Amino acid sequence: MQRRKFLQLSTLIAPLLATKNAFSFSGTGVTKPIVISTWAPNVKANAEAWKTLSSGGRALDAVEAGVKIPEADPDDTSVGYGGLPDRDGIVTLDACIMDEFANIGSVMALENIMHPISVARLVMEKTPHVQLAGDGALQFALSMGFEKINLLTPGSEKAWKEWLKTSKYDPNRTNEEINKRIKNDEKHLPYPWPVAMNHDTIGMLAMDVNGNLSGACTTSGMAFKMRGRVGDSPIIGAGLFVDNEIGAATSTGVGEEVVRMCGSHTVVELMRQGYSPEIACRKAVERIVKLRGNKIKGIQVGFLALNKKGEFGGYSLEKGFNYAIQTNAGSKVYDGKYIKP
Ligand code: SD4
Repeated sequence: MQRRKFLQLSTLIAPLLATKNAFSFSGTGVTKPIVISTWAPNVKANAEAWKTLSSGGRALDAVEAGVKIPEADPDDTSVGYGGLPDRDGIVTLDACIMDEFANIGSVMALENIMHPISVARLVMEKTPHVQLAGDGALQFALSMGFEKINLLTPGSEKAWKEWLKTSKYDPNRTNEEINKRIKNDEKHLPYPWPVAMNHDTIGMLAMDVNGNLSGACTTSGMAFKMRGRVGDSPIIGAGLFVDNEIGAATSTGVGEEVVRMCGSHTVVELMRQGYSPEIACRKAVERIVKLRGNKIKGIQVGFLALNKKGEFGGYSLEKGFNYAIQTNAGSKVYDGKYIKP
């Protein structure tokens, strides 16, 4: 995000952070409608989703409309247009959507389309399948009337060219090499991920006035990833999961760590066991730590969850994760709790 834009946004967000007690729940015991998104800048996405929710619209329509805001924002380098490209300089997008009936749709490694979330929704509604990838996803999008555009903005191209100077990312590192590094006590070295990890993938969860849940997740994935790499974000159960009886969850951060433990599904199942959204997210993060130990040094993963009562919570591995909420009581940004100091 450009510095000036970030500063403008900080001015917008600062009062929200400061008024901790100003955000209260309704007296019914259930807060609805409600929309919640990963990362503070997505207050803007929530505001768009709120237009649908506050007028009695469906959560599914709200989340689609909401996440289209960062998808179209050239200054958001983690999502849609302006997203940072793969190591070959090509922007490839991942997105998925899930509604209250467990209808699902997703696109993976989609190129040249501004709104992958809308293509994912059409995969859900107009095809007998649930996932389309690569050129097939593009052809489907074009057949549905989407316009082909160049997603690489001058800013993202510049960042990619800058990154090329060092290409600090070793996608060829294998598990064997990671284990060797740990054995040699080279834990201070970063795990083999791009140094410039972009952090603003949007996972959005909403409950409408009828108490129905839906979610959407959309991203350009890890910056400077290997060509063809797909993360957690378009994978139902990993980057997003909705169970209309229980709640919904989404994730952000290094997708590889989320995929291996079916992150969002895990969070929802923990809520089914009776845990609050925050504790469910914490337990999912703890599971990653247990599974991966010091292989995840320096890695960020954050989970966000919403239950049927309209309670919400988030938790991450590292400091720095935050999320944005909107209800009838207003808009607010929360700093997520985290495991590591
Ligand atoms: C991915 N989870 O592709 C995404 C990246 C992300 O904020 O969340 N960035 O692995």
